[in-house]
Amino acid sequence: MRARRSASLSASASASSTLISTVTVLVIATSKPHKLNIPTGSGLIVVDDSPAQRRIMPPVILVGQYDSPFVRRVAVSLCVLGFVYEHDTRSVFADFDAMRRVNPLGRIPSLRLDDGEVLIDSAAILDWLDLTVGPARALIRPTGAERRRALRLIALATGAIEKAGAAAYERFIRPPDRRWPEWIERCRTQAAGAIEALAAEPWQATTRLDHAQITTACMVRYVRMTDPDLMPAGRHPSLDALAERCEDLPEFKGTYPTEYAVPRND
Ligand SMILES: N[C@@H](CCC(=O)N[C@@H](CS)C(=O)NCC(=O)O)C(=O)O
Repeated sequence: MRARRSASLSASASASSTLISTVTVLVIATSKPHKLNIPTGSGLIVVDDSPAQRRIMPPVILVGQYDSPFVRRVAVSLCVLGFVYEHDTRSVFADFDAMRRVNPLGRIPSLRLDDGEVLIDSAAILDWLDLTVGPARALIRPTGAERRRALRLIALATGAIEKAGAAAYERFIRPPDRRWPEWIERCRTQAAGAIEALAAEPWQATTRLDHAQITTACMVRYVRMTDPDLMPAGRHPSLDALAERCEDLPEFKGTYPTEYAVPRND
């Protein structure tokens, strides 16, 4: 049995959690005003909270811990869109064989749908979420310049995560005598380049979150956990402000990773 995780999205949102077999289950109720009383494990999720359009769908299970910014951006998007999901918090490192049975790549996130289909890769999962809620509620524009801009920002943010992550794996996981400092510096330079490009963008304080903001804010938290020297407070004021705004929201508070849990070979 694993430790149970719970998160509160807001004072008005109800949250309940139940342990089911080997997965830790986190059921997060929508933080929006229209709430349904859905019994845990009933197989129902709210995908649209407006009375006219409220629809009920079977459950999804998000696989992966929130210290992965790829998992976190999916979790935040699920919450923003009003989905209730179960959370499988097994570790991609400690539970590697089990994770490989979910995703042959042995990576997170995965999203298991009610019919057993497993979506892998955060971009594919977010695409499914957007298609499920429809273009009016999707967290990215369907076409045009705004979509292209969002995709560029997302590519920079996910690229920064990948490069900071590659450097972190080298620094933390590899035995010290097998580390390659030049490679680590190359990865860090690439991450820093993407961060600078993102910092030069105008980040408006919009009322509605989108994938570019969510992914970039998740990137900021991840980089600050793994390699804080890449993003000292004050160096990138626009990203500091974006991250502060996002981390203050219930969807982010409920998925906040306090530590980076990779095996360490110090
Ligand atoms: N492109 C993938 C990247 C996923 C990814 O890199 N996940 C990391 C955690 S942040 C992982 O599973 N790492 C374990 C490994 O690759 O062995 C996505 O967007 O989902």
